[in-house]
Parts: sequence; C-alpha cells; structure tokens
Amino acid sequence: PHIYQQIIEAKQEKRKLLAILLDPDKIVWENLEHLLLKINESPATHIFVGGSIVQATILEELIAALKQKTNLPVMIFPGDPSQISPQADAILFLSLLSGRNPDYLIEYQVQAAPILKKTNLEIISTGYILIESGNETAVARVSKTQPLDREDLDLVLATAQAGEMLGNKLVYLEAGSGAKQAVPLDMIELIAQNVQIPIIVGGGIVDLHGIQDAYKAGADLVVIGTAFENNSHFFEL
Ligand code: 1GP
Repeated sequence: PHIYQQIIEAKQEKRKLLAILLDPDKIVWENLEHLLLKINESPATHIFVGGSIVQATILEELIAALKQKTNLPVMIFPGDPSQISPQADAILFLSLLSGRNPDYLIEYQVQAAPILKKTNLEIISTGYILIESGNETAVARVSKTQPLDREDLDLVLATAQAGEMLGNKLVYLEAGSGAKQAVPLDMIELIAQNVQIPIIVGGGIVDLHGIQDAYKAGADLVVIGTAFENNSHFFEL
C-alpha cells in the first residue's frame, strides 16, 4: 500500500500533491507524445485516469503509454466497474456519499470486488462527495444524484465524517469536471479541520491561484482536468 502511505507522509510533511486527470475519451492521440512530455514537465505528482464513459481498449492503451513514458503513479478514477485496468498502480475505490443512488454507493463496488481481487492494484477507499457547482456536471447526470448544497457546510461535514467513520482512507470534495464554481474554500477549511484523512479537491479549478487557494484552505491533493486538457502549457503560466 505504498501510494497511500506516500499521500499520508506528504500530509504529515505538509507537502502538497497535484493530480492531472486524463479522460481517455478526450485524448487526442496524435498529440500523445506532446502530452506525455508536458505531464513530465509539470509539477504533477499523480495521474488520475477515468471518465464518465470510457471504452476499455482506449483505457488500456492510455495507461500503457503513461506507464512507459512517465514515472508518476497512475491511479484509476473510475466512472463504473468497466474502468479497471491491471496496468495501473492504484484505484480510487469510490463511494458516492453525497448521493442516494445505491448503484454508486455499493452495487458497483460489489461488481468490482471480484475483478479487483485478480489484480495487484492498490485499493484506496474514497468517500466521494459531489458539491453543487452552478451547472449540471457529468457526475450528477451519469450517477443520477443530486450534489450537496454548497451553502450547507454542516451536511457536507457530516457526510465527510461519516465517510471517515466507515473507514474511507480519503475524502474527495468534487465540484465536477468543468464546474462553473469550484468547491468553496470555507468548506475545504471546515473539512480539513474536522477530519484526519487526506482531502482531495477537484472540479472547476482553472488557474494556479485556484490551486494555491485550495491548498491554503487545507486540500492535500488538487485535481486538474479540463484546464490542462484545454491548454497543455497550463502549468507554465
Ligand atoms: C473532475 O475533479 C476533477 O473529476 C477535475 O475537474 O476537469 O474541472 O479540472 P476539472
């Protein structure tokens, strides 16, 4: 379980972590070499791979390229149990705690368990909490769940704490890919002060200030998807 151990150590040493999220469906394959180069030049510490709907062969191809051409840990960030690849290093074993759709709370985890047992993937159970972001995001649409009200700090905190009590190793505060508004900073702060496990924050963060602000509020790992997807020079700005 060394990837999780590294995340814990980074938290203890107050070293902030950064993940680039790659959606296999949005990869422009002609530009793959360039993309890999930019990932290697970036300050990223992790690569997340996943999306709402992903074709299996494309997933395998992308992970193979990442493992060959980068040294960063590749973590699957699955939309459903079809998105499991034994070539990755770890998987965020998500439970969508903000929603009340049993498929995303337990059914998909039951389906995934026997598949995961046949791999050597490091399994990192993650309480996944979708926060309302001013626009409908793919997570809400595909999971058919309501995000939590961005003003209801008490409910978000109770949800994160329930996740921690259930044994989740990470909490992921998610505004959704392409969110209009990122996770509120006071929300990150409150969760950081009241849970012990590391906090991932992502969705709608579009500039370096947004990353710094999330870190300052208490995020341990920030996820950047769309901004890097739209501009491979994003981290040079
Ligand atoms: C989505 O949190 C990630 O799951 C990243 O979102 O694409 O908005 O950066 P963006």
